[in-house]
Amino acid sequence: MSRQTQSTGDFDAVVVGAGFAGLYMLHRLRELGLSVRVFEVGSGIGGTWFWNRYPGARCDIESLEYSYQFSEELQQEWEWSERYATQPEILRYLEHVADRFDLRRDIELETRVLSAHFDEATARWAIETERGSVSARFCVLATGCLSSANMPRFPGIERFAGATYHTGRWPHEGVDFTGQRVGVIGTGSSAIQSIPMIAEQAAHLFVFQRTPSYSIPAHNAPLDPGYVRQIRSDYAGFRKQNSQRPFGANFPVSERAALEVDADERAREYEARWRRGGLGFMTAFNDLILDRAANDTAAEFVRDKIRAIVRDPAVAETLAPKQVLGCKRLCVDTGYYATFNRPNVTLVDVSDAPIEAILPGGLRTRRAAYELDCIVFATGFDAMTGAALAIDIRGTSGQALREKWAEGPRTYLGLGTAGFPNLFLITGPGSPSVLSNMVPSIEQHVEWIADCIAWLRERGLERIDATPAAEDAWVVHVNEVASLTLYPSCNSWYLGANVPGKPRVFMPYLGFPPYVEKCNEVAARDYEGFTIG
Ligand code: N01
Repeated sequence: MSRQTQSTGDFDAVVVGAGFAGLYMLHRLRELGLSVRVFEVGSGIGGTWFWNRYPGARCDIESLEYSYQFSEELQQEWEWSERYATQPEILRYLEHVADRFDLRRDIELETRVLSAHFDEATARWAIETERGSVSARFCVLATGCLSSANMPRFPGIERFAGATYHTGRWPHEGVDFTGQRVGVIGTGSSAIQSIPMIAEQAAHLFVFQRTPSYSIPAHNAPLDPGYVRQIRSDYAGFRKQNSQRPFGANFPVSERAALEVDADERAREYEARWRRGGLGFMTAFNDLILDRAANDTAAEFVRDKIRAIVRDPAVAETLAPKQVLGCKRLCVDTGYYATFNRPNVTLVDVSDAPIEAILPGGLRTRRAAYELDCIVFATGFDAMTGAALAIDIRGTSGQALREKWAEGPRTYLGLGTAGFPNLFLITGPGSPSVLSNMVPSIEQHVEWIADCIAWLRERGLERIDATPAAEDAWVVHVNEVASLTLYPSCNSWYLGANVPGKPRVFMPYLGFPPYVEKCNEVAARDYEGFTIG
């Protein structure tokens, strides 16, 4: 659909965002016979995979799992080239999906949704975009968990003479760092993937690290055709098995607790997981995120690996994280720690000497000044709530979602929020989302929402809203589950701790299988916990 289009019309549903979630939501709702319009800010589809084009960007969930399963033909046909797909390959896949299911004709690109207001008289949403106004019975936020870029407000940034980049808003034409003095701020997943690549080009790379991350080697490689054939021979079985695992991904969880076995056995298990590579390291034992002493054994194993890889002991110690392993999201890398052995890479610890100002020719920390030609902000996202709250959303009695969530997001099942009828969130706060394999989580939400809308339409019903009581109980439950784990023990974006002033609330729900069971139960009981009219 061309960018000149004016947004007009009355639709059964409006979907905000054309990433994995928005594309599949459109497909399902159209299958139900609904009129649907998708609005997308980007000049192309793909969401996360449209924006995050930084060097080295790839998914750290394996390709055979980080893909749709709703179409057996699609999953049989599509050829992934590597164990972990690159950003361009994932974007190509989504482009293929959009074409294969003829989705583009209902997607309006380069169109930001500014507001969505619920009209009680008609039980419809009035939606204002940059290109006009539409109305819809249902409004679905497919806005993504990690899409609203977090840019720290360093004084002086407007006077910086060189170029600045955010990993989540990378220029489409790419960036040539040859001969440049580059500063990377941040050491989360995006930084850990891009730093080894930038270091190969830059004259000198300064990495400004506030908190070190634990990273496990990816051991990425071309996919073995025999393995692909084996998965494809029973793709549904593979998906089903993964859906029964805690993260909804193929990370086999050990039946043993870490301290149940002796130190040699623990070391053998960690070594095996390190050699296999990837996020499955976290499930080497079944209590790593539950018991601090157990977690210490895994953390120390990784710290020892860092000490073995990084030649300068002082640099190795600065790179060695002290927090609970997995408390901030575990990273997966290709050559990250070894990059600090390069003569053109300097690690700058800003944990006790923060960045104070950006200067015209570089930046200054409390301890020293650094001359830089360009700065890469690998500073993450206003996670889970940022993109939804960027829209002025108002529910019954004109209540603003921003006000309702001022002390932290409140949802029922991460799917709806009381007082905002006919508004659905895909992988919203209070759902497993970022603590699960996102694509199956998205599919589960899309299917639940589509089934719910079909159920309402079959009965001639026009309105569904979570009850405050069901929502309160769910918020308490999400917090109770989190409090049984070590997740709340460190500053992470799961808690909103990376954005100054954001309320400190643990947002994702831990446990994909029980969550799916709960959603199914709610639906089977005629949408228990929702008011329907
Ligand atoms: O962002 P992050 P990300 N001064 O928030 C630092 C997914 N993802 O884009 O930890 C100095 O993790 C901040 O420091 P600290 C994945 O879920 C997946 O890397 O707050 N530093 C941190 O080091 C991931 O978790 C993939 O102390 C500042 C960094 O910036 C999520 O996206 C790839 C600062 C931000 O790290 C986000 O990852 C990429 C300041 N003022 C991303 N402000 C894969 O699938 C922030 N920082 C592989």
